[in-house]
Order: sequence, then C-alpha cells, then structure tokens
Amino acid sequence: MNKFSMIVAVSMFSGLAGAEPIWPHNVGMPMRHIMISLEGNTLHAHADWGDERTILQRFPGETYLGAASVLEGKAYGDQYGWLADGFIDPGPGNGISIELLSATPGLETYEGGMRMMKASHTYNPIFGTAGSSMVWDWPGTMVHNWYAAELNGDYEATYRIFVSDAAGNAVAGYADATVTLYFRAVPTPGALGVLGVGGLLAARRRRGS
Ligand SMILES: [Cu+2]
Repeated sequence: MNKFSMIVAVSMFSGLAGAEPIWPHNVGMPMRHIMISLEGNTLHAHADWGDERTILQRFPGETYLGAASVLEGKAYGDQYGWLADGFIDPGPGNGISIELLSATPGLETYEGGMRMMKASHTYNPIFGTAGSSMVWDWPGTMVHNWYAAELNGDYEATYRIFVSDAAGNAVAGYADATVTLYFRAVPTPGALGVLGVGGLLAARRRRGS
C-alpha cells in the first residue's frame, strides 16, 4: 500500500466508525424564515426564496446525542424556520397551528427550535412522521424543525397555517395561509471527495508516477 492509498483508507475509516456522538449540524446558510403575520383576521405566511430548494445533507457514520439520533444516516437540514413577522394576537386562549396538507413520501420532520440550542430540541416526530399528528402547534418563537429523508431526491411539503383554540381546533372568522417548502436531499460531498482522490490515484498510476 503506497502513501496515497494509505491516506484514502484512513480518511474513509475515520468517516465511518468510532466517532463520538455529537449534535447534528446546522445545514444551510443563511436561515430561511417563513414569516407569519396576522393582519386583521387574515394570516399570511411569506417565504422570500420562492421555490428555491433547501439542501438536505448526509453525514455518513456520524452518531448524534440523545434524541437527535433519529437523524443518523439520513440526509437532513434545518434551514427553514417559522418566525413571527411582528406582533401576533390571535385572541385570548388561541394560538397558531400548522398542518401538513401534503408532502412527498419519505420526507420526515422532527421538532427543533432555535438553531443554536440543539441540546434543547425534542427531536419528536411531527407532521405525520412516525404516525404523529399532521398538526403542530407553533409556540410563536423562531423554530427551525429538522427535515430528513432516507433517499436522495427532491421533496416538497405544503402547510396550512391557522388560528387554533386551546383544544387545537380552527377558530372561525380567520382566514388561513398556506406555504410550500422545497427540499433536495443530496449525496455526501465527503464520499464524492474520496472518489475524487481515488480517481486522482488512478490517473497517477496510468501516468506511471
Ligand atoms: Cu432562524
């Protein structure tokens, strides 16, 4: 085994096994906030980036602390966050709920929070993931949920944002908002990098170096 193939073998091994558990990565910069506002009795959900896709990234071999282990081995990302656009007053005892109306099969969602407070997230399955409710009660703060997928490809999810009472039911007299989020689960750049080095080695050998 020559020096170059040793380096490739070591880098592949370190990426695959024996890693200490960590918190998952924040994937996708800058943050993309779905701005929620209530004007009169009409909810709005504004997404500046239109149908531009956010990347779900894969980190093979990593293990994650606590409940964050649900993301292991999957492409995942937390770029999208729900955020209040100004002061929202849905009425006494009421809140804002978000319902997943439709999604590409295979898209999973786990509950997050502020991006820098990963240790405080529940990582509970939401929006239908693992049999959970399609409705999630937004606490009104900035929440970046974790989106994940087993398979590479394009995904999208459409949500209804509505005013809900303490029991979670829609309150009459308010107009809902809808928003669609777009995702792309991609292969691992690290794996491509290893393949790239392997290709380089093959080229060197062909040249007899
Ligand atoms: Cu944010």
